[in-house]
Amino acid sequence: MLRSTPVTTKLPVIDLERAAPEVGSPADADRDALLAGLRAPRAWIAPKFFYDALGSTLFDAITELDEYYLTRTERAILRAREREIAAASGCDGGTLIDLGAGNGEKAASLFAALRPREYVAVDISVDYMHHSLEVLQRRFPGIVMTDIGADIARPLVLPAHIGRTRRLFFYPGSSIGNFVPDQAQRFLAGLGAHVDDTGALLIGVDLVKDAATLQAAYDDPLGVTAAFNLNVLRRVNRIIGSDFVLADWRHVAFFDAAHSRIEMHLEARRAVCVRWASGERRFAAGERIHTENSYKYPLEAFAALLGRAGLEQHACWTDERQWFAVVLARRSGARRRSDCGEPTPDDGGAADQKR
Ligand code: AVJ
Repeated sequence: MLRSTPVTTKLPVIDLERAAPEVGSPADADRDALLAGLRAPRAWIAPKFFYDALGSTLFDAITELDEYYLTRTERAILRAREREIAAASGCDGGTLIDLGAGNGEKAASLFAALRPREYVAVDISVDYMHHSLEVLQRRFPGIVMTDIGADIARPLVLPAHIGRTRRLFFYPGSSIGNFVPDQAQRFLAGLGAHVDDTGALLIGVDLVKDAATLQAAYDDPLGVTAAFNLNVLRRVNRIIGSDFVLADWRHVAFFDAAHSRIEMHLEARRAVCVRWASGERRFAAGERIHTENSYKYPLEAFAALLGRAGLEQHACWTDERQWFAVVLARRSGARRRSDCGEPTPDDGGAADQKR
């Protein structure tokens, strides 16, 4: 970790904190999880396996799609509201903790407004993040930077040197939607345990809207999301040594209104048998592997979820179509609650194109 490095020095060295070793290596845990999912009557693969180097690149491509409104709508809200967000968070000069940081650019776009003393990036793609952070550290030499290689779905362990007051957890992109609501509640409660009354959470949430819009965002005509989904089979082949043939599988995505979630699956185009060292699995034609849930919340339902996690909505900003929300939460009773602010004057797409 480097404090206040002059820009003229050589590349700063950032502390890379890897997750504390668990019983059995993380690689074993990944293999076990994949095998359990493939053996289950309804086969599944956890969405965290999407993000190898190609998967991360394909996700970046998804965010450029006309149909995928989430990223640009959130970006427009953050840009338009950064001052209000900074003021409402009260975390000026504090510690910004970025969950699923990736290259850190989203958080960096808020540095000028939030003015953190310290920036902590947490991501499962350790090497990609670490490299990006070295670049970021040079651009912002006055901010103390630490990166932590960890799966954010696991209980977070922060190093002892991380500041304890005015912590702002940043969880953008509606990644909270990957959790089923019970898991989301536990996850949020876990974050709540890491903040005191001076801290806050800033969370991006995709909102419920018409099914056609939702579906198009996850089944684009260019086939980028299909490639993103299918790519997970290459990753699985590498991790467990299986022999999935990508051409045997089809991308399926639909909105399940009863659960208020997009489901993504891979569907067998024909009867196939997939083999790996310790076993095999037969799939009938049309049988599916569930690869992702992406929950869409009505605003009130998300506020209620925060409440069940011992948090409360302090402020909330949306676009004018109310497609996406950026929610600021605190521990219950920490400060006075406020309702949702005025919508952002521009919708995401329009606001984005002006820049
Ligand atoms: C990164 C989890 C927010 O659910 O919209 C995009 C992942 N999957 N297209 C989402 C995703 C298919 C994305 N999150």
